[in-house]
Amino acid sequence: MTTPGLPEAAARIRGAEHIVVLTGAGVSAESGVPTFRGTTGLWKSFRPEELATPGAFVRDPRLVWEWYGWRRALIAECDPNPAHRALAELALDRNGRCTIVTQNVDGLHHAAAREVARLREVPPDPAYPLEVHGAIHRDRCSACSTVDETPAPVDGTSELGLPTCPDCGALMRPDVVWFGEPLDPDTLDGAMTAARTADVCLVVGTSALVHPAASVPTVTAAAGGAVIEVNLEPTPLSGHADVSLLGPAGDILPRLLESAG
Ligand code: BV8
Ligand code: ZN
Repeated sequence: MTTPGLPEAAARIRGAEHIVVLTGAGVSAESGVPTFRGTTGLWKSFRPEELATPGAFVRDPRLVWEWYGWRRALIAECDPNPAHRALAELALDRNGRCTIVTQNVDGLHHAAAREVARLREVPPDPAYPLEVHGAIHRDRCSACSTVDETPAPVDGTSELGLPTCPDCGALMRPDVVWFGEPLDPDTLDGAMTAARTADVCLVVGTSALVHPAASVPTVTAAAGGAVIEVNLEPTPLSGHADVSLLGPAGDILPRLLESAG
């Protein structure tokens, strides 16, 4: 099956000195992780903007933890799909000349990087993404700087079961960036530096609505780079893309990166 635009996109990737990749929930859809704005929706008809906020956590920490506990359990059953693996292959092939920036908090790019690197018997680091919105499987304290990399499952059914900080006693929270919260400055700086340096920005599975992450492709374009979009449907970015490839990332990315060589 041919995808219009794929040969042109492959040629641009083949000729690129530096590539920045921006992924969103669409790259994990075929792994079974619900997207934010898709028809599957996320949970009990709550909108992410309602629950993924500091205000929601102050008002009802139990409900927010119930939501994150449900998402963590669901994501724990999900595996990387061919799109994650194709991007890990690209990043390992280019060994530092391809930066993956992800809005996702599901950790599936890390899992794909480890899988592909193990097969190649190389370190996975060049394929590890910049997680601009944090990581759902990690906890951090809502008051001090304590982080828990391997938190126990959270019982979100009662306020008493919520995790508290071993150092200061305040409530722990998922180590993700909520709406209205600033992104980690170093991670964001890394993403924007990669965007400015890239000849090509490959945008995969994002509705391009959430800022500042959604501005990565416009930063590449403003610096003279090309934008290639992979999505099931047109997005607000499509009009600014040099090439728009329509279809599932798990099908398109392996073919695109195979053709790019
Ligand atoms: C900030 C972590 C400033 C949490 C997330 C008004 C009021 C308040 C704020 C704002 C406002 N207007 C603008 C803002 C800023 C706000 C924002 O952009 N809001 C949007 C909604 C308008 N941004 C922020 O608040 C950011 N912070 O600005 O701080 C500041 C500075 C200094 C000091 C104080 C404050 C923080 C934003 C981070 C929010 N956290 N996630 C969690 O996960 O629980 S965002 C959340 O949305 C996810 O990270 C997700 O990745 C992200 C973007 O969504 P997408 O990834 O694009 O997913 P979506 O479902 O939308 O789309 C999926 C796409 O995939 C679709 O296009 C679909 O067609 C496609 N697809 C589906 N299947 C496939 C596919 N494509 C290919 N193949 C498939 N198989
Ligand atoms: Zn603390």
